[in-house]
Amino acid sequence: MARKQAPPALNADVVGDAMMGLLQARKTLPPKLFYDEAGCRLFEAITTLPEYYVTRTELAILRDIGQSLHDALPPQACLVEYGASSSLKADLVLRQLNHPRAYIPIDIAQDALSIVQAKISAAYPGLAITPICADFLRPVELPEFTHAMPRIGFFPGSTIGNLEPEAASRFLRMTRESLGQDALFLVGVDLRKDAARLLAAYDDAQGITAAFNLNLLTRLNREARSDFALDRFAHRAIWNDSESRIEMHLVSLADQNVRIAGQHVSFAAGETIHTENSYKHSPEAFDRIASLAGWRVVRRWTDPDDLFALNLLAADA
Ligand code: AVI
Repeated sequence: MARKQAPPALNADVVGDAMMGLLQARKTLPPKLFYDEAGCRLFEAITTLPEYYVTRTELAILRDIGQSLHDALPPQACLVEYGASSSLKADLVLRQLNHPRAYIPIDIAQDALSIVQAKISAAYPGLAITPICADFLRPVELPEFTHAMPRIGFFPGSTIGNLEPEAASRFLRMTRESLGQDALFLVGVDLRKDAARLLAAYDDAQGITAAFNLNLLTRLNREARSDFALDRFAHRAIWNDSESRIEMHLVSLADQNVRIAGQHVSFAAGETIHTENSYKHSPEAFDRIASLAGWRVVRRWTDPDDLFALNLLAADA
């Protein structure tokens, strides 16, 4: 007789995070829930979409500014990367550094960190690499042996745009404290631009971003034992001009009730779950966010179309 398979274990953190958002008057789900295995794969696919200019443009800037990046950064430095899920961008920075001594990738995903460590150590045999598996939004203690080295923080991908501006300033203040007084910080920021271009980047023709957004519900069905019907919700991207952000939502296509970990949550037709903000900062807005955190933008490299900016910050005295 075939044995009935046990249902997957309930993930208490996922249930807690989901219920906290879904019991609010305006329903939300935290974007960190996007990144399960399937979500990471879908995000990788997003980064190569024709409409999603973000990754391509930042990589092109990093490749183009080689010599001026080299001139702007100190020798014998330690590079600290916040959110190091791939080695590609760190490699482009490391190759411009004059005798880099250490690389500290910080990421919540141990598997991704191990791959990054293997790739970077193969390419830079003498470099000291100490991966830290942690949530980079919390204070991270850097290894003692890096204290005497010039430090360069690196936060690519415009992940800073997924934080509320106050949270972005809080994060930058925390990194200023841990990187130290003489540190530099390279931060990738997606810039404000016309709404049509932004909307296409977050609602692509192949529906990959829609699948990425809807995968949240698949994850809850598995890890929070919910019964979301995926064909009763749809992906929606909105440009909120006054807040200067793209919002992603999941729209309920009907009046419906959903069970989540034994509780009922009701949805009216047209009601949405707000799943992500992606802020698009003007250079001036980013200057303000940085200065509230004790950093000064000392250099800004952009692409010819002004889509994206790589900012070099120095700690304010
Ligand atoms: C990770 N982050 C910078 C992406 C962004 O553009 O805000 C996440 C994303 N969401 C939909 N597409 C990409």
